[in-house]
Amino acid sequence: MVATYPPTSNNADTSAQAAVLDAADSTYSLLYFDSIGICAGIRNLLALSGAQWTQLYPQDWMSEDQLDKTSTPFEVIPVLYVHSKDGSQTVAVAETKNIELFLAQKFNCLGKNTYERSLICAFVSSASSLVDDIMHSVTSSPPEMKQQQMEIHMKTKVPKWIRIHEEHLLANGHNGHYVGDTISLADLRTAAIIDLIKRFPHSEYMISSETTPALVKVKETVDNHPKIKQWYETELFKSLRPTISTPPWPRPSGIRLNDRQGNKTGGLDP
Ligand SMILES: N[C@@H](CCC(=O)N[C@@H](CS)C(=O)NCC(=O)O)C(=O)O
Repeated sequence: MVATYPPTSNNADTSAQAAVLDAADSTYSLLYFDSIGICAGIRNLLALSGAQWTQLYPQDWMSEDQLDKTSTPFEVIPVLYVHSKDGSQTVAVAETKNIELFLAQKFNCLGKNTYERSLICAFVSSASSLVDDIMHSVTSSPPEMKQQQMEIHMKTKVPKWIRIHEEHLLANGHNGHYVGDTISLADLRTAAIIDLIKRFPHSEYMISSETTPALVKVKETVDNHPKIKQWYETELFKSLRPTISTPPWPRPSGIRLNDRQGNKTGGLDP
C-alpha cells in the first residue's frame, strides 16, 4: 500500500486542494533526507519564496517495515506537504520536477510570459535530461563498467551540454541568468548541476572562469542572491550532507520527523 490521493473521479470537487496550493499564506514541510541530494532546487525555491517551511526527516527510511516509503505516493522522497494557514488542510505534492515547477510557478521563477516560461522550461529540461541520462547509464551498468560509463559522459555529453548552455547564456548578455535579468528555475537547476559536475573527476577543467564564464556567473549569481545567501547561513543548511553516502553528522535541534501518515500537522516532533 502507498499513500494514494483523494479520488478525483465523477467530477469530484478538487477546489479545496487547489485553494491550499494557490493560497499566498500556505506553509510547507519538505520530507527528505538530511542531505542536499536532489533537493537543492526545491530548498532554494523555498528560500527565495520567503514562505514558512519546515524540514521533515524520515523516521527510518531503510527499516524493514517500509513505513516511511509507503507513506509517500511513489515510495520515494522528496515529498512537499503544503498546509493551509490554519493548519486544517494538507496537500501532498510529489516528484522532484513537479515540486520545482509548482514552487517556481507560484513564486514567479518561470518568467514574465508564456514565451519566457517556454524558454525556462526548455533549459530546465535540457539540464534534467543530462543528469537523468548520466544517472541511468551509470546506475544500470554492471559495477566494472560504471567508471567507464562515467568517463564516456565526461568526455562527450557533459562538454557538449556545457558548450551549448554557455552559448545560450552569452546570448542573453552574460548577466548570470538564462532569461531576462531575474533568477529563474533554469538558473537554479544549472547551479545545482554545476555542483554535481564539480564532484566528477577532472571537472575543474570543464567549468571555470576562463573556459565557461557565463556558467560560472550563473552559479555566483544564484549563490549571492540575498535570500539564498541567508538560507546558506542557517543551521539547517549547514547541517545538510552533500549526499546520503556522506557519513552522518549532528542534526539541528527542532527537526521534525515524518509521521508516516501524511504529515497533516507538519510532521512529528522528534
Ligand atoms: N522520481 C523521483 C525519484 C526520487 C528518488 O529517486 N529519490 C530517492 C532518494 S534521492 C529515493 O527515494 N529512492 C528510493 C529508495 O531509496 O528506496 C523524483 O524525481 O522525485
